[in-house]
Amino acid sequence: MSRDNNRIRNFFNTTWGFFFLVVFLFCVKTYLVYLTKFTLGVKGPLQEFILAVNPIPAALLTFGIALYFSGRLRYWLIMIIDFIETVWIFANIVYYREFSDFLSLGIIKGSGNVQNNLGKSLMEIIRPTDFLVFLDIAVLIILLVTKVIRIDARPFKKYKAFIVSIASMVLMFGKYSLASADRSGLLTRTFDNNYIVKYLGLNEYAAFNVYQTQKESATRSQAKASDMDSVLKYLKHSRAKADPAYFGKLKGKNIIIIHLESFQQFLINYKVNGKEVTPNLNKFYKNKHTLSFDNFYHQVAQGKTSDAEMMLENSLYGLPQGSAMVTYGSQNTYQAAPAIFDQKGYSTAAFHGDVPSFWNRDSTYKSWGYQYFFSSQYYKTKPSYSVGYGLKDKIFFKDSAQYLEQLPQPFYAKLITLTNHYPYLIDKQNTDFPATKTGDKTVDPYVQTAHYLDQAFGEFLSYLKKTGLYKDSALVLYGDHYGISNNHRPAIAQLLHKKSINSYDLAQFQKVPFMIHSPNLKGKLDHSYGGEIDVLPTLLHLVGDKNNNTIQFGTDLLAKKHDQTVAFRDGDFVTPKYTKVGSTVYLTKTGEEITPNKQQKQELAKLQNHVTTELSLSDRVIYGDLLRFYQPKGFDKTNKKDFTYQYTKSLDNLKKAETKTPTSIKAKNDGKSTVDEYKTDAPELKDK
Ligand code: GP9
Ligand code: MN
Repeated sequence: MSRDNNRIRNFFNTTWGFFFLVVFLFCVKTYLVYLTKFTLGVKGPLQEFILAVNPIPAALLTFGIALYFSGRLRYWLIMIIDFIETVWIFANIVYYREFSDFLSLGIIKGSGNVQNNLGKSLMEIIRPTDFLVFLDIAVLIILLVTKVIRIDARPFKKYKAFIVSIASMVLMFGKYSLASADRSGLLTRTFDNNYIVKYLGLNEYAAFNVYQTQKESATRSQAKASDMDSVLKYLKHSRAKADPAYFGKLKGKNIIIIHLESFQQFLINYKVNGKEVTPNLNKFYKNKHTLSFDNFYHQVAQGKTSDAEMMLENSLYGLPQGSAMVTYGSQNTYQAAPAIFDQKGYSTAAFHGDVPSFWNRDSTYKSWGYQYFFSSQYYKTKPSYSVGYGLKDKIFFKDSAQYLEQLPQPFYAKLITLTNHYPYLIDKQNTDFPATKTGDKTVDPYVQTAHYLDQAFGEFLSYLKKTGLYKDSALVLYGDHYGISNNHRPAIAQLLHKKSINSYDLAQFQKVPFMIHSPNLKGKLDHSYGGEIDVLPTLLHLVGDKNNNTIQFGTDLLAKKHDQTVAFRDGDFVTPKYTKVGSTVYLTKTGEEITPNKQQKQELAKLQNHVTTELSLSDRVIYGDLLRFYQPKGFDKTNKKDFTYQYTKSLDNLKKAETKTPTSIKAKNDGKSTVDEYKTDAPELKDK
């Protein structure tokens, strides 16, 4: 027994032994921090496994640097690296507690988010247990100083250090492959910092963040104020004047934006076994007070929801790669819808049942000027309340009422739904709607979650009507992007009752609903061609804003001069006449493929030039952060430090705002909550 003990001690008295002990302790502590200090949303055994092993490669790589040095220095370097790494963990624990996100170079450099009043509140956030991350270091130092562990000062062969470095990189690559298999597009689409930490680790996150920040600041520093000239010149010719018949028709109304997740236009009036998938939305679509559009397309790329949000609230295109909200959301200057409405005296709030860090919303929304962001932290949760990314729509809408009723009116509120999201999971108790029978497992439940979303919307609408919010509001509904991707051609053909489908059908399949509804609005079914980029200019005219000065690439869908060329992010386009996909051109009306004649060729070249110019100018605005050089008349620059989404502070701000301007629906109800008026049949909330 004592021989064994001796052998172990002897091992720890060697460089190898000490190195592995430090790495082991560091990995275990990192893993414990993952489990106890962060909410990484680990699901399933593969993700559990990845999380457990994820600190190892980077620990070997960084601690391994010390192995190249000689004697005692080697030991102290190991300890210094351990200390630096641990400070990084500690800082993230503290930052995460406040912001549910990880530190980034931008914050550390102090250029952007630091104005989150971080310094002031730091002492309030730190908890004594946070310091436990330094425990292993303290113990190791004591063991070294008391010579319980002896320093092995013998030379350590460089090739051994080299083997450690190589092995760590091989492991890192293996881990990355495993992670990519589970979550494709992890680094290209850049969803959420939580994902990068979950799959790759805190060190890899740091490295990736440095890379991203450098890339971002490089494009920013290359840009000059004069780059705005070409943008302004372009916009001068493309602005469309409002139609007086609609200008100002929604003035003073609350604007309630409902983001219909993955919702495609084909679902409108679609039936399965003779049953309407979305009876409430269908009714709404036909209502005489709804402006409905049936040639409205999503224009997103990899950034999916975030691209839709960028277009909707800024009239700027998403980027060809990744998500603009993630890469350029924190530092860039924006002239976004929430800020514009705020300056008109509206309260502004976003509601979403997912974690705040997804798509970097927590930071981007401040750049856009949202006063409030009610994310998953603001909603009561139980395992049964959530599916997929977060809260089930019925519960989400219902529990949003408690905040909506407190917003001083008029307000601009955006509610982002979630349940109708790939892979369209819905539990039995929540659906009796028949799935389609294409045989494609991904596609078939889509109508069931869409049906659930429709019911949730119906319940929300009833609440608005009951409380009187309805008559003072305008509802703006849109589908953010496709739900069924182009990889499901045979199933799409069946859904559309066609033998087969071609690129033309797929292009038309990208239509999503867009509706604007208000009790006194004169509705119509509008066949104009347009897309997400056009929403903000349309909305601003409706609320009575001439909108002559802001930088927006879309045009008012209701305007006579509205530009009906719908640009897709890959440079393809649809116009009332042509649908161009790659090098193939179809007539939009009939779907007939054409070989363009000379005149058509000229026309198409002009359209292509227009689309390419518009996309690249929009990209230049984002890459170069050009809006920092341009101050539109009547618009004040958005200041991120004016906003906090920290739970208690934010609710406190809401209270203060309500007292100062007692126009909320709750204030008007003599301070009595209207939440009881909300009726839902959500089975999870029964017997409450
Ligand atoms: C997540 C949700 C989904 O918060 O918005 O984003 P998506 O995957 O649709 O881009
Ligand atoms: Mn989406």
